[in-house]
Amino acid sequence: MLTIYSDDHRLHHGQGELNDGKFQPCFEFPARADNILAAVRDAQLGEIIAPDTFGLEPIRRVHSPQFVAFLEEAWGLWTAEGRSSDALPLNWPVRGMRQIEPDYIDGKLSYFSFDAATPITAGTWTAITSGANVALTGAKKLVDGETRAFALCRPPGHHAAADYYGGYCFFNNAAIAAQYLRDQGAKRVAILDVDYHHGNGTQSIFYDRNDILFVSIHGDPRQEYPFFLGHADETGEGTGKGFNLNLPLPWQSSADDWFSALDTGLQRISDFAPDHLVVSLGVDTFIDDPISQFRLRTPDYLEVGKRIGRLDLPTLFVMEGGYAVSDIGTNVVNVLRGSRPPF
Ligand code: SP5
Ligand code: ZN
Repeated sequence: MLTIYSDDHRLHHGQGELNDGKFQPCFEFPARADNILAAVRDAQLGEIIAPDTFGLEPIRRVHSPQFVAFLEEAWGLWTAEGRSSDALPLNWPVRGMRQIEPDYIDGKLSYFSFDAATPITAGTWTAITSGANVALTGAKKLVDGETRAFALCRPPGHHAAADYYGGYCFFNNAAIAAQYLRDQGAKRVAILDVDYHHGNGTQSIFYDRNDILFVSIHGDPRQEYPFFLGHADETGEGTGKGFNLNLPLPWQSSADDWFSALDTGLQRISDFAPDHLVVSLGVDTFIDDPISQFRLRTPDYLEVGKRIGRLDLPTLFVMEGGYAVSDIGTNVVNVLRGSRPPF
């Protein structure tokens, strides 16, 4: 299987995030991708290539121009105020407040974000544009006839919506890839999100559409971040009604329960008969993940790959979460290996 990777991800390295009431080192940091790359090499999974450059147009097919412009200018505006630490928001517009983009950078950070765990740093813009190129290159390889590709994106993307960032995510790499596949002629694209957290950004981007099916297995939003999207009764709206499938599971769900949900999701995808499948691949479902509450073990990830592979669809895996850094490489490679025939 082909892997697409760029060292540019290292340019995004936040100093910290709020967790458990303390300012702690970021869970989402460069060694994650470095370890995945090392595991891909060790497993001799296949060729590792650098991304092509696609410019901002395919990104703007998914994200608003205001949002893209904000991300490009944010670090400059922040440092112009004399700051040298990471740029982080401090408050958000909630019920009854106005949604008007402020002029001042601190207000812009609040307007375009939804959490305090997603720092913008000096290299964030370069890293996220490169990450989008990694996903787009993977999508292009599918268009060119590859049956499996792995976009080793970092930072992740699935919490980012058309005009907000958060959850360690800025550009929604999987959504950008799925939209690109549509723009290149695919009639239907399915996105399967197996990250532990609900892919609120991806859901929101495609919620009113019937050409891109979104299926997500995740921690129940009654208990788990991002809390405010991901319930089972969110099934899509307008022409998108019936094309969003959420499969929330409680904390400490067994691997058996998780695989049952996977089979439900795979059946829906199979019925949809898409031209391509994009997998938002998070391995924070791992039993030893430091911020998550599911119970998958390393060998289970081979089975995850096998079941996805049996759909027999051209498939782009896009890297999302997973914070058990010493196991992340093996867990990811197991999914990728499992997804190749023979199953
Ligand atoms: C892409 C992705 O996986 N983003 C996840 C973002 C989650 N951020 C909030 C995590 C809060 C975890 N708190 C856990 C407390 C354990 N003591
Ligand atoms: Zn996650």
